Amino acid sequence: MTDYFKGIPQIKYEGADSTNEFAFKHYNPEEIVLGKRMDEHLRFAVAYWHSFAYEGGDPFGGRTFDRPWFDGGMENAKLKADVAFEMFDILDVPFFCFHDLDVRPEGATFAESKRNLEEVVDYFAGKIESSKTKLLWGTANLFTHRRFMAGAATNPDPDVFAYSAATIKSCMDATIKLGGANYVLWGGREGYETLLNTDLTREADQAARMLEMVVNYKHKMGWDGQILIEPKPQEPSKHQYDFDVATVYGFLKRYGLENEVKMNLEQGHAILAGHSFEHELALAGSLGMLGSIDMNRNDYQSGWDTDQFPNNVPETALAYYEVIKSGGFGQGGTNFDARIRRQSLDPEDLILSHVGGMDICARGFKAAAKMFEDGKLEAARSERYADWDAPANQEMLSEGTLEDIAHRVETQNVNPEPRSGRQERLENLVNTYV
Ligand code: XUL
Ligand code: CO
Repeated sequence: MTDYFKGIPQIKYEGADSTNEFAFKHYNPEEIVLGKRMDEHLRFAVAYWHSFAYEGGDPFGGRTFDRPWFDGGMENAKLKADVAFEMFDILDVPFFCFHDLDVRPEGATFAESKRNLEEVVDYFAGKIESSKTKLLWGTANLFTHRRFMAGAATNPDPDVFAYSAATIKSCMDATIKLGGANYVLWGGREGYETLLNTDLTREADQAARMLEMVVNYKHKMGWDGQILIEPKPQEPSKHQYDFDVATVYGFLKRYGLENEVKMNLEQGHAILAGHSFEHELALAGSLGMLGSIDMNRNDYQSGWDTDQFPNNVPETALAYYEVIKSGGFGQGGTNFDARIRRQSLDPEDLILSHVGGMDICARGFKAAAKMFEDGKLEAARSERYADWDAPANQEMLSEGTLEDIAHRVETQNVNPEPRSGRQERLENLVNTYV
């Protein structure tokens, strides 16, 4: 037991009237919503990188946080793990997520980095055994070290491709060993800074080859985890290949991998791509590609990927509505890919940011569940398309030809009468739930 969170109590559900800062007001893990416990619906996860590895830096200044596990070797990696699992316990959070670099010291060689990872993974395995917190997903950091500056799988240097493949294998091994439910690939620098030095055809083929090997390895290991791609349009690259859901789906179809891979969608990435989060979720749902979410929000003024904790119930409600509509998370979950601000120095800030985020998500989720149960929104949507049920209209979608349709339009004097889209009425309806 460390003393890092000394004096901070276990967070319990106390209800909406509670004035206790260290309590959930809306997230009651045991509450049954849509026939299932809230914790099983939401499947919250803490992101190791933001909570335990982020030092508080920004482009204009370095470290602001003073964590006792910074700067150091294996001993500090284990101290960090001790503190992390203490935080998971305080929050009673069912999952966590990590990159290799978040959890282990970087070695001088690949072999040393791998040994370090294995040692930490063994340490995690012991903790997971006696903890309620499991691994939602693991991933490889293929973007921080300078060797990855021109990409990992899409790098012009085949040695970087090889190094990346070896790193991914070690991270998949770690994820499998820890019983992870998913493995995520976020293409941090899989993109370009300038087209002037970039061969788009080669880079797409390389990315697909890497993904194909990942899928093959999963099957070879008999692992039933889900492989997820996380789209993002830019940052750190000027242009990233996994731009958004539509682009990733096109890539997967192009290389025949659409049945092997789903997506991990992040609120802030959707906004950077010029979409709403619910757009990305709805499209992934419609394509059968929705795997998991990274919950956060960006600062709407700065236009950067600021990875803040969610703080907007109507937004989370619309997001969870799409998750519910597409059948829920399955083996995915809600990962807080969110970090406290660089002035939020205290251990309490780490805890309370998550408490607030979990409560916001719970409120959004409950509103979404009511909206779904009531069915009014879906009824209005169905009604808008109801005329398609008529046999003559169904025919247009199956065997009809342009000539048949043209003949019917002329002879039956088909003359469309525009109808209201009722947008404001639907917005009013949604507002009755949030
Ligand atoms: C970066 C981002 C990553 C991925 C995992 O914007 O979202 O943290 O979630 O590599
Ligand atoms: Co993310």
